[in-house]
Amino acid sequence: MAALPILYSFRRCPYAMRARLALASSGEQVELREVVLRDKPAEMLAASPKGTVPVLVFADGGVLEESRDIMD
Ligand SMILES: N[C@@H](CCC(=O)N[C@@H](CS)C(=O)NCC(=O)O)C(=O)O
Repeated sequence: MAALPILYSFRRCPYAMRARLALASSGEQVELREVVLRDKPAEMLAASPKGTVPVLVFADGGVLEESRDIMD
């Protein structure tokens, strides 16, 4: 089975909320990883050095790091 895209998210972030809602309504499956903003995981920062959530990381290494792009 192919690895799911990973969504780095923060529960109360409005940008992450709109990304999660768009993904849920599209039926796209992702692995959700909640982060603590003051202690971001190194693998998230390696994929997206700007350090904001949401970030969507695909199995092929592709990265979307703007909530608008994830929605689109
Ligand atoms: N333009 C970005 C904005 C994302 C953003 O600012 N997220 C905030 C949380 S709501 C963040 O990650 N801030 C980094 C931090 O607090 O360290 C988007 O739409 O995805």
